[in-house]
Amino acid sequence: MEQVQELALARIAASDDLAALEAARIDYLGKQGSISALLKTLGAMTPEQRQSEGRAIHELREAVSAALASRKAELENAALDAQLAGERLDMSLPAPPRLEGSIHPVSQVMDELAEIFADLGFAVATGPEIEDDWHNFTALNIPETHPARAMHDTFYFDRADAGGHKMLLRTHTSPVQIRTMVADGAPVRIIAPGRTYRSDSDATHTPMFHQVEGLVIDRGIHMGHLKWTLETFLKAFFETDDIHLRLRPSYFPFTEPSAEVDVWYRLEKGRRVLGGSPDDGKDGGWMELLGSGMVHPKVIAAAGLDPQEWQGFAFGCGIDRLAMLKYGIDDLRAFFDGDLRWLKHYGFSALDVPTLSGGISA
Ligand code: 2NL
Repeated sequence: MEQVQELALARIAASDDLAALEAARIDYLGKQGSISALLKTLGAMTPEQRQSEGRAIHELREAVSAALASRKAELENAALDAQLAGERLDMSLPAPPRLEGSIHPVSQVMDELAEIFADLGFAVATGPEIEDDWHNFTALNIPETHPARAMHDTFYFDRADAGGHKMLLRTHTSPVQIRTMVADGAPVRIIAPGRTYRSDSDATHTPMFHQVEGLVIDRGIHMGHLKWTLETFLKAFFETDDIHLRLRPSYFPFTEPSAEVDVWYRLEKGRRVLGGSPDDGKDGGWMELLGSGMVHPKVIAAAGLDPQEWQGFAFGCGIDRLAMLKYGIDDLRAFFDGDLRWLKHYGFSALDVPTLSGGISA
């Protein structure tokens, strides 16, 4: 029995995994196990034999059971240690590289515009970039023969739509506002920012550019509402009250009367900076910033509204130009080159969300 115990303890100690240990347990203590077989001999023993041999058999079983249990605990601990070592996170490793990518200045300015005008009660409207000539021209009081059609340097498609309308890339975002009036009726308070297209390309013009237009339609709207809205917008956008505007009579087919809006700039180290006024005696000048006017009654009628009941004002302005002025960017064409160094320099963090409470340009 001493020999059986010695062999059993050696085998248990040599079991390297739980499967080998279980096999050993079955060989000794299983139904057909050798120690189980010894236990079965107890029944045939005399009381004296049971006193001596029986005790020895029980002690053998206890010793083997205890050895199995302690080896099992050892192997389980080792397995847990190995698993934990594999799952270890090395907090001293260097951080992964910062996320690449930034918000383009045009996107940032669009977000700023949406925020400023939302505070004034305007919704943001969008519409298709591929338009028909009715929404882009005719409804805006620019008939087929009107010289303004030629002036717009339009990209036309070579096919008309099902209704016989010429298809084109919108030359301004005005068709979005026509669609909004037709679909929703009056009153209207919207801005329409987005991509626009004209066949024009030089240092200050790209064939695709961004425009924002604004439209208010209600009863009793007049030029005073227009002037206050533009002044309030520009002060919020450029984050200064030091803004002087001049409304200069102009002409657009879709507004009557029409006014171009100039803003005073001063010269600082040869650079144009918004602010100051014509009578502060310092170097400066007027810069044209927006086009605007009272919506032409024919445009209101074309959109299905009664011009006797509804009036409104509208304005339009280049977003790319606004971004250049505000963020001191002097080359328009670099906006659309996709140069990563430029984007890294002029781009914004995705976390710099413009808010009126937190600051429009963070
Ligand atoms: C400019 C001039 C302007 C409008 C856009 C407009 C839209 C509707 C009706 C009437 Cl639906 N007007 N938009 C009005 C005046 C000027 O833009 O120089 N844009 C860059």
